[in-house]
Amino acid sequence: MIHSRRRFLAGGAALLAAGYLQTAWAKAAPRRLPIPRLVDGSDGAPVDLQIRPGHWSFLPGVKTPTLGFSQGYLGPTIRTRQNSELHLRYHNGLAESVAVHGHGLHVPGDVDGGPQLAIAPGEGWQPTLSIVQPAATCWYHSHTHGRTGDQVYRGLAGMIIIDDAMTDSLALPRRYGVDDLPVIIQDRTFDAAGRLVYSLMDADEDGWLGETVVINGAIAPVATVPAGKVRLRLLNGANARFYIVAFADGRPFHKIASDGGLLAAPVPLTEMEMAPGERCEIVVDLSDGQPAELLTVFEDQFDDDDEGFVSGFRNLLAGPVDRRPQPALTLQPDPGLPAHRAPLPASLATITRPKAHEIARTRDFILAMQPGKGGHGAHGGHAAMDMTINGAAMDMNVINERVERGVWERWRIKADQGAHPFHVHGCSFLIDAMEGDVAPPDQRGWKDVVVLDDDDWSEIVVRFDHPASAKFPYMYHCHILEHEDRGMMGQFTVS
Ligand SMILES: [Cu+2]
Repeated sequence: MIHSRRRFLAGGAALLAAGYLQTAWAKAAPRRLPIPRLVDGSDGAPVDLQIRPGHWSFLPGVKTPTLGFSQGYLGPTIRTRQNSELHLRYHNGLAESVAVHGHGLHVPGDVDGGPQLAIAPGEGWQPTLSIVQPAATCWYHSHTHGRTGDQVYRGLAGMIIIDDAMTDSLALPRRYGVDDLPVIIQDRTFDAAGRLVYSLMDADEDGWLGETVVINGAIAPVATVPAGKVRLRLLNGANARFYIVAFADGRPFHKIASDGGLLAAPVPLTEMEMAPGERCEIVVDLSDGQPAELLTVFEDQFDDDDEGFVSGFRNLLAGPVDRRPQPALTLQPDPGLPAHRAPLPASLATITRPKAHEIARTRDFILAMQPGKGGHGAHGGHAAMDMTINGAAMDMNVINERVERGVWERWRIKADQGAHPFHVHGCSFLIDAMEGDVAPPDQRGWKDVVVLDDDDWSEIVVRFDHPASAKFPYMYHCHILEHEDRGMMGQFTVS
């Protein structure tokens, strides 16, 4: 059972009241789902990524100042392949430093893009990444010290798709932008002039929750798709929001992959939770020709009960029309398009878990939020909070853990309050326990984000196969970006 996301401390700063704008925008003509340009770097050709300020029309006619990688908002989808080299060429055209992390990539610390690798204004960074891991949906995003939340919110994120020969051999939809769609889920708050509203200092204990869901930077877009099986590469790219993802008509879908690649077998679901930083690949069948409305519901939009979120969520869908959530994305099937109709493979990947005797040691991590000692007085936001892991806030000059390369470890993680998505760089791991329970089938594949709370330990087994030096260490951190920026992060070496 997945527990609902209990809120943190009561109260907190209220968001600006821009709801009227959101309502007006929702009534505008539906917009096509933007599909980020696909840049194939699998042949080793360099991929240029210009980090730059720009504008983006979240709604036609309103130009919102944003940041992007070689485009107004977000960045191109980068395609690469197992056993190839990926050459990235970043140039920072901003007036502030930017570090860019390859989230989910199994690469050494010196090309991982942690905060130690910040690119100064006007400078470049050209990492060469040896892609050795299996097929997966990963992403790249700002990881700048103390500035990650702000820079991601304004647009510094994009998707990475890794292919491999085994996945190519499976009968799965794979036509990018046709029946294999990138779906980057975020939420944003706009002021009356259409500008993005963000303040780390004013964020409350939950992190910065935007009011309006945007998919690939569009509000409630429509995607025309074939009337067959469609694969969605869902990425929760929100700063802080946990979503319940489902279809408005309750239609089942199959989850085929988690953060680190394919599951052992497709898992049938009708709803699932996605925490910040997580990726889920799902396949939904549209051969009935009916439009499918994807919902990305905020957990505070409905009341859960003792059974967890599922029954509360189903009550919401069955409840009064005016309380039902609006679709975040509508899939509109076109029977004239060639469709993928093959049955899903019965099995997908072989996932081998380490045996108990192979696990060499255990480490414990406790994420904590305490009222600050910093003298911010009655301020209710993050400015008054100390955010730590094992009692220490992130310090660029401190290595918190030293890990031996190629050795399995058990990491146990919990919090002093609330639910947090814990992310580890440079690896994929396997979840043994999630908030005290055995991980459900759709959480038993390769992961790099695990949700934990304050009741029970979440436990992962993890092994690092690449080096990370004290100069360019890996990070572990909460993926609520306002928690990360306030210090809920640590550094570790692998040698
Ligand atoms: Cu957190």
